[in-house]
Amino acid sequence: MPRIIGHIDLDYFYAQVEEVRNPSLKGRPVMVCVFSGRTEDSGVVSTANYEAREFGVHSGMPIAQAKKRLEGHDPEVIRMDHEKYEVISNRIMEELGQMVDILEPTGIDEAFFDVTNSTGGDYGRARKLAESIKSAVVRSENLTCSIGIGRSKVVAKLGSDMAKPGGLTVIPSETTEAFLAPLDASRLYGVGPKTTSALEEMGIRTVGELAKTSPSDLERRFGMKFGGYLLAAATGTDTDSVVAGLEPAQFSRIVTLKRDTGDPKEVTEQLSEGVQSIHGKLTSSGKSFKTVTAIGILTDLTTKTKSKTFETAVSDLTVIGDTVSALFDELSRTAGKEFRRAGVRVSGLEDVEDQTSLSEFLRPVR
Ligand code: TTP
Ligand code: CA
Repeated sequence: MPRIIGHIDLDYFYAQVEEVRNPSLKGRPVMVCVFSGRTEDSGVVSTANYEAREFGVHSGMPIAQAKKRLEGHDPEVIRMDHEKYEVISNRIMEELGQMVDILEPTGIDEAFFDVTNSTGGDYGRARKLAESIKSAVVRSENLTCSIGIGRSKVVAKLGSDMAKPGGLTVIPSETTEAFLAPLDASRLYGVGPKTTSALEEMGIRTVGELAKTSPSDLERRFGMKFGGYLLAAATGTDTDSVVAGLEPAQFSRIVTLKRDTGDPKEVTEQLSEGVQSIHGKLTSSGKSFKTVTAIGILTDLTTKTKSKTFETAVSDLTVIGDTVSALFDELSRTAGKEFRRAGVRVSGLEDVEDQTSLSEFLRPVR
């Protein structure tokens, strides 16, 4: 079956996270910066929102220069908080991992995914799936992203680049050549300024021109490996597969509650399917766990968690269910706000083989 591969990229990630946390920033130029601390303004811009980009502000620009460009436009300068972005990134990747066949995160705000099996190789279904991924990211984190879908990683990545911000580009296999041909070769993944000028010297400007170049000419100029890659990229025939991220150190499920609530019973009821599915994952992967965590995302989008760790690894469904319920009782007493979303995580995974099930463990010794 021909492959269907996607690439997802969160829009102006750090700056968008800041906008979500502080809606009064919407519509104003925002830049997230790393301060080096030498003088008040020494450091560089990590990323900027689109309002700031309109004034020419971009990643890597010195803060002082960026401030000058935004003078008189009411800019907001924010210190980068990597940990905050990482927590959000992890939650998104985890949710994505449950929606696609294989997820390969390639950065804090981007990932490749393979949906060949779940779509049966059908681009219409892949489009629907991409749309539901986009809505899921909005629903859970209030963030927009851009997605590209195509028959290879290079094609998918081009699609997400073109869709920025907030869009979706689906490039069905049969229109791939036509889609690629007019693009500048410099847009291909892995083609930087040096390669671009080398290609120009050979009279190659577009992807279409590159695709028609003889393999031996490219290999002579760029070597076997990179020459071969360039040709494959230009024809959308790059074969690199999507490789799952590291083996999970945990399983989790997060749901959006039917309504905001402070009632722990209501929360655990709506999580019962999630608990069952985690138990299913444990069983199918032959794992048991030591720690259960209840995750509550409150109405102001802050996250509160509470965990319990067992001395011996366990895998029973009832243990997860009972523990989650007890943890949410505690969380609801201290949260101070209602829950908007709720989740369960089991971690401290161990192989099940030489481990006693809790029911066995608790069985009275005669
Ligand atoms: P990118 O995906 O390159 O950029 P972006 O998400 O800000 O914008 P776009 O809408 O065009 O995708 O990078 C992801 C994050 O990585 C970005 O939000 C901040 C960080 N970053 C830096 O800290 N320094 C940099 O030079 C770049 C390019 C990114
Ligand atoms: Ca991005």
